[in-house]
Amino acid sequence: MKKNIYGNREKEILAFLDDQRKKDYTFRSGRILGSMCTQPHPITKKAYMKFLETNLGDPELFPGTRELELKLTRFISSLLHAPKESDGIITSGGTEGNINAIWIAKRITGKNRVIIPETAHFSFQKISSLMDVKLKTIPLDSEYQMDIKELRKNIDDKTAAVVGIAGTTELGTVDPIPVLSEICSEENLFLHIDAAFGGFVIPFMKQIGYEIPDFDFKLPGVSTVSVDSHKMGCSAIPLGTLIVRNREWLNEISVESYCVSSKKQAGIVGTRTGGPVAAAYAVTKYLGTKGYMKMVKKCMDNTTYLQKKIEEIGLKPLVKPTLNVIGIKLKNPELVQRKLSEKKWKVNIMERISCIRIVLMPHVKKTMIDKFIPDLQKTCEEAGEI
Ligand code: 0PR
Repeated sequence: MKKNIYGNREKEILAFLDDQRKKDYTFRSGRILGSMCTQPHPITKKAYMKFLETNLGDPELFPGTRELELKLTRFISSLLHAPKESDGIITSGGTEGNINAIWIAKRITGKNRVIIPETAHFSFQKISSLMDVKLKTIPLDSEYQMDIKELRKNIDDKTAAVVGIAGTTELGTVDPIPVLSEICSEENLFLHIDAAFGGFVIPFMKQIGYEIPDFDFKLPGVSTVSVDSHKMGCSAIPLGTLIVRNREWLNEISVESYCVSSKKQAGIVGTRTGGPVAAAYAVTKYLGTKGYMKMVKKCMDNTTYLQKKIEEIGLKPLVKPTLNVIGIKLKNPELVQRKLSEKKWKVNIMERISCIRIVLMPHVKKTMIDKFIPDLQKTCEEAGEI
């Protein structure tokens, strides 16, 4: 190995990085139970590394990478039953997907009021602050879905968009999107679906045979759908895709990009890596529909299993899980989370609904659930929850 005469030796730097990494939790350990991300599929690492120097902000230099981006967008479009006139834009994830969608809605309607359900992700607060958007928050019905009556009452002539969630952050619930689609078609309103989590779950659940309503472009009122490969797509961070029903809409969020090879550049970011695009493309090709179906089936089976186990120890999910997310209702979720963390189990607190959240991602195996349950039981007994 060539000696470095300037800074530290490579060996020392890498050893330091290894030490830092040892402080982190890993998905492989099976102890991360509340995350919506997972251990990226092994092929993603190989794919990502090949594209480390690529920059999709200057596509003429990297036409091969650009082709991969188009292929990935095409895969996501067909997953979501997008029409011929549709197009897509790669994003860094659900936050950027939501930002781009609302940016489009604002531009094409010239309005700035956005209707969201109470369960909407906090990225909408960022949107409100960044983009001078006024949020109107709609309460939930008894199923923890957006209350349709309340929605109807709150639509007015300043409304730029309605947002429905397919796989909410807190509970994995899905809003009544077929009804939202009907209302938005009737009222000629822009409808954005945040499927950051559910976009890689619901299509495969349907194919396995779960009865779950449509949430995508099959519904004529749906304008945009955002989906994350770095959540249930099992790819490396950062990778999301926003699909728009009408490709012209991307012009609304494009500017002339005179100093790079493309004439126009859409979206927020400029220089951006092709690594995660190659990774996400590789994993979709490797797993294919059948692979994702198998993975989703396991996650759903584990969800049912965990639900049964928590009920056996006297705890309750706040709602019957729709997707592979369980919110466990507690009096003091913070205390339980702290005590579980002392036992090296990582769950997330959903403060608003007084729950701890467990997401049955592909790295959460049944053997780990069996190890977790006795610790959860003991913790909840100590905390006076059961
Ligand atoms: N939309 C929904 C429905 C989401 O659940 C999330 C993130 C986003 C948008 C934003 O996505 P990005 O974070 O990719 O921009 N939901 C998770 C959450 O906040 C993200 C997460 C992921 C949290 C991994 C923890 C974790 O370890 O809970």
